[in-house]
Amino acid sequence: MINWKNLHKKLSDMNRIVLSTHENPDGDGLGCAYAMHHIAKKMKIESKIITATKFSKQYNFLNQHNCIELYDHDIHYNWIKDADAAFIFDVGDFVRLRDVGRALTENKIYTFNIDHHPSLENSFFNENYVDTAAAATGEMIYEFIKKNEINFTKDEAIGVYTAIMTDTGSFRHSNTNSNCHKIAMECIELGVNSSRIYQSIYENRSIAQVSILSELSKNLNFELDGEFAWFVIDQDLMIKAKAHSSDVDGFTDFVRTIEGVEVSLMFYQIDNENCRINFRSKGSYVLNGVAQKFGGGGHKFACGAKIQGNIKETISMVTSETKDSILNQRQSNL
Ligand SMILES: [Mn+2]
Repeated sequence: MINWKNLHKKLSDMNRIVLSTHENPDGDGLGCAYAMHHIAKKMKIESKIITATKFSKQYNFLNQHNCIELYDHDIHYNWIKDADAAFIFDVGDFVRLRDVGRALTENKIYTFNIDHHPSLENSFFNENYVDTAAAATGEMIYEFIKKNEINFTKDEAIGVYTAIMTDTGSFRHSNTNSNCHKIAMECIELGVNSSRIYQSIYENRSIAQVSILSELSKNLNFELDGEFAWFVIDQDLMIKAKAHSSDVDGFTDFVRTIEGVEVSLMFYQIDNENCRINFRSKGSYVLNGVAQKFGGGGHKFACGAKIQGNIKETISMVTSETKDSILNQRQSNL
C-alpha cells in the first residue's frame, strides 16, 4: 500500500517544486504533471512543469498559461536550485530525464518518483511511489488526490483523464480496468470534454506523419507467420517527410492493429549512431525482457530501448532476439 498521506504531508511543507516526466513526453506524464501543477497551486506552492525534450503539439491543450517549459539551462538550472523537491511522473528510468535529471542531481534536489513502470533501478530517487498494477500513473495521482481529500476539480481532472485515456489507448488496451472507467466517469461529470481531448490527441495528425505512414506501409516486414511485424524509419525518410521525432509516436501501435500481428517493432534512427526501438504486443507475448536485454525497459506489452551502433546490426540483433523470445513463449504456451 502506498502511503499517499505521507507524500501529501511532505508536500505541504514545500514552497517550490519541479514537476517532470520522461523525454518525448506523453499524455500520462504530462497529464500527471498538469494535475499536480494545479494541486500545488491550490496549496500555494510554486511549481513548473519542465520537460527534457519538446512535447508534441497535440498536448497543447495542457499548456495553459504556458505552464509547461522546455528545459533551458540558462533559465531553469538556477530555478531548480532553489526548489524544495522534484516530483517525477511515469519516467520508467531516471536517465530518461536527460538534462532535467542532471540539474536535479547536481543541485542535490530531493526527488519523488511516482510511476507505474516496473523499474529495475530506483536508487536515483529519494522516495519511490511505484504501483505496477496501475494502468496509468494518472490513476495513482487520482489515488493521491482522493486519499488526501484534495478538492478534485476540472483542472486536475483534465490531467488525470488525459493520462488514463492515453495510457489505455482510449480505454482499449489490455490494461484498461473498471477503475479507469470509474475515474473517467468522474472526470466527465466534472466537465472534462472527452471528445475534445480525444480529437486534440488523435485527430491532429501532421502531414509528415501521414507521409511516413504511407511509406512505411510499403516497407513492413512480416515474420513468424505474420505474428511479428517490424519496420524502419530512417533519417532519409524523416527528412523526406519533413518530420520531427514526435511524429513517429503511435506507429508501433498502428502496426500492431494489423490482423494476425501479435508483436510490432519500430526501429527509429535518431542519428547515425543511435536508434530507438519501440516494442508493442497484443498480449500473447511479453516483450519487456527483450527490451531490458538491450538496456531498455517498460511495461510487459509496451516497452522500448535505445541502442547505440550501426542500424543494420541493431535491426538484425533485435529482430533475432525478439523472434527467439516469441518462439520460446510459444513453446511454453503450448
Ligand atoms: Mn504511463
